[in-house]
Amino acid sequence: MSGASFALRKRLASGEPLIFPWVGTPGAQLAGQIARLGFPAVALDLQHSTIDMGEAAAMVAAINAVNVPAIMRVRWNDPGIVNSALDMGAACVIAPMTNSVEQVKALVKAAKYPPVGQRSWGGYTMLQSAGVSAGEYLKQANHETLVLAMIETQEALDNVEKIAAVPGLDGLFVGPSDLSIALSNGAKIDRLGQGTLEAMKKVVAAAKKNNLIAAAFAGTADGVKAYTEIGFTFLAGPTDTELLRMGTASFQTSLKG
Ligand code: 3PY
Ligand code: MG
Repeated sequence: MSGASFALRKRLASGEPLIFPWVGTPGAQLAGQIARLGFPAVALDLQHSTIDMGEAAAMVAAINAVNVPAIMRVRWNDPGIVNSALDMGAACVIAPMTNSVEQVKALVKAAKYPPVGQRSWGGYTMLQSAGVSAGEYLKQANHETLVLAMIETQEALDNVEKIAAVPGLDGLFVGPSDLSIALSNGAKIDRLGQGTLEAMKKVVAAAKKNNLIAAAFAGTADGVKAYTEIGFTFLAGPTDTELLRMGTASFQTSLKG
């Protein structure tokens, strides 16, 4: 039986939406605790946090230790960083601000072994996370580990159909904050606005047409509901700080009740 970093594709296959928390606080102890809350995966956000790659490796290990797949939104679409994220055992890599076919081809090249791409071999914690031999890892990794390109600019939206057709790409991940900022020409963050939802429907259509995962950052339960209604099946739910806030609010309410 293979381990956490090869478990995501199967969990997604049912078509049931997978909702996972989005962690930006550095530290393996917290990551390990969040991995025990019952979510089907845990995402680490390295773009908008101070989690560095060393901390990320310990956090991925703590998540995988309880057989939960780790997702990593990397700091930038940099081949070395994408390669390292997978080498440390991430089951899924999400790259921000991928706007053109060329950028997405570079992303896939870093994330997939030949003949699909040019991922370089090494980094043995990935074998422990996948729970397979080196030979099996090489055979299965292109299929089992996932690489998602973020659609969060007007340029990416304009190119979404061509981006979705890049061979080897596994999914599209909408960043609705940046996307709504772009769509409003810098005027507002409007993650649930009508214009944002219409743009996101275009992303779902491109994903469906190419058999890709339609994913997005939702952030709240209302976001999850709105995005699943228009066809998204892989969604970042609460952030770690939002989980704390909600837990505190629920505690205060219980005290009153
Ligand atoms: C966005 O909404 O722009 C994101 O990148 C998700 O955090
Ligand atoms: Mg963004």
